[in-house]
Amino acid sequence: MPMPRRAAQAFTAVLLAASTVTALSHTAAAADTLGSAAAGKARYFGAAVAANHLGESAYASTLDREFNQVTPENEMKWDATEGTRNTFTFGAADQIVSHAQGLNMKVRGHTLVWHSQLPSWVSGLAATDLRSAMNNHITQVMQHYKGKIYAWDVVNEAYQDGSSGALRSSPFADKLGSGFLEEAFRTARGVDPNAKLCYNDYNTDGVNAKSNAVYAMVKDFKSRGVPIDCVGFQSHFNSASPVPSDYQANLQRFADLGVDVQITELDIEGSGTAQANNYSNVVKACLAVTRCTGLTVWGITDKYSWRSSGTPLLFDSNYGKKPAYDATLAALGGSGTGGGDGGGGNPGGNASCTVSFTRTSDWNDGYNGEVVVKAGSAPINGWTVTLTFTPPQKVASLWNGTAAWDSSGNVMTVRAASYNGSLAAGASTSFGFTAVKNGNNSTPALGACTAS
Ligand code: G2I
Repeated sequence: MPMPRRAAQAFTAVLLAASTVTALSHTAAAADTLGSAAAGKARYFGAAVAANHLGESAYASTLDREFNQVTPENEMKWDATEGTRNTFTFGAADQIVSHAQGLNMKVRGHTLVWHSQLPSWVSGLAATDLRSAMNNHITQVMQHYKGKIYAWDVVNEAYQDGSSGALRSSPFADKLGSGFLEEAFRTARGVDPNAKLCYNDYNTDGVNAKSNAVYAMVKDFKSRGVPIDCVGFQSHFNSASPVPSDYQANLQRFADLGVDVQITELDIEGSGTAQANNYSNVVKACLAVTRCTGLTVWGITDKYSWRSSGTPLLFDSNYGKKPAYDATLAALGGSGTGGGDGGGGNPGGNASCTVSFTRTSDWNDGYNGEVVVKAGSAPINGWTVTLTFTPPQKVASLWNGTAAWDSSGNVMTVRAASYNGSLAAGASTSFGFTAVKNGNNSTPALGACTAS
């Protein structure tokens, strides 16, 4: 029986409303990665990257999909770039920089003057020679990357832990005195005036003696016109060193000195909800401080973390999104399409799913269909199923999934809703729809299930 005119008009209205919803959810889907969500808040979201993992496809694809800033984890350090005096090697760091540039990611230069990963020839120099070696190192490395680096960690970890507020012992402090800090920043400004120049440290995340010492240095630099643009807060957290309650206040007091602040090496040991909440709080603190311009996690996957056994990152060893990922994305104002997998996902590996279709009820000119989606032998983070209808059948409504239509209007691609994309190995979910027969009683053809 043909549809009466009024019913047909009402049905058209339903279809229009459905396509409007599709368009809206498409807009929201733009912020379904860490980088895009952060960009929506005028921030970047980055990761420390190791050149020797770039050839691993799941590593590179996770990096490319989620992040819009990178920090070379070791490749720009003194031992990597000038292991022998005045012989510079940039191969591994260049690999990271060109990868990042190809994808329009910002690069943080890490790091020019640091007591660690310092070749022994540097520690052996007497003061005058050390000063010229330091300035030459800054000059050569910054020159090589001139125009390609948004910010440099000019000096890293110069202050002692504990209550002294003093500089730590290092060849630089011991032989050149506290003036090496100022000299390093002045030299750096002369080489690449467009790069932001930062001081970077750990255990400075809350208000304490060490962060007070850094604060005093920044204040002094600002008052005397010594060039400094930013302060990096590494933010390596675990139970012995938790996220401080005055984290945001500490970021804010530095910002109030007239520098940008960044979270530069974020990782938080733990798992599940506790870890997720900590990540969420860190992101919210940064967003609450106008001059907090971005966050970088210290690695992509727990597999390669410097604290691997503490599983401190957002992706598990199989590149599955952890609850910490979901919490971070949510705190950035983004919306996941698949959601986290509780830590056991395996989208880069053998993620798979199967589907089955049941026509659950029929009436004169319509029927309801139900599709059960079942994860294979590995957990999944998302799924996609295609159904092809015979015209003039139309779908009037859909639940527990998100639909997109091809240009013919007959092929419906359904993705998981925000809440039913994550399935444990072997677990099932379902979505359903109401179809209007419009005189054709056939059952839609069910395509294969694709898992992510
Ligand atoms: O220690 C965590 C970070 C603290 N702030 C400064 C960062 O630069 C530092 O990064 C870590 C890297 O994540 C590690 O990957 O710095 C370590 C060295 O201080 C890095 O570890 C070194 C190992 O000690 C070496 O044995 C190894 O050859 O990584 C090297 C390259 O894999």
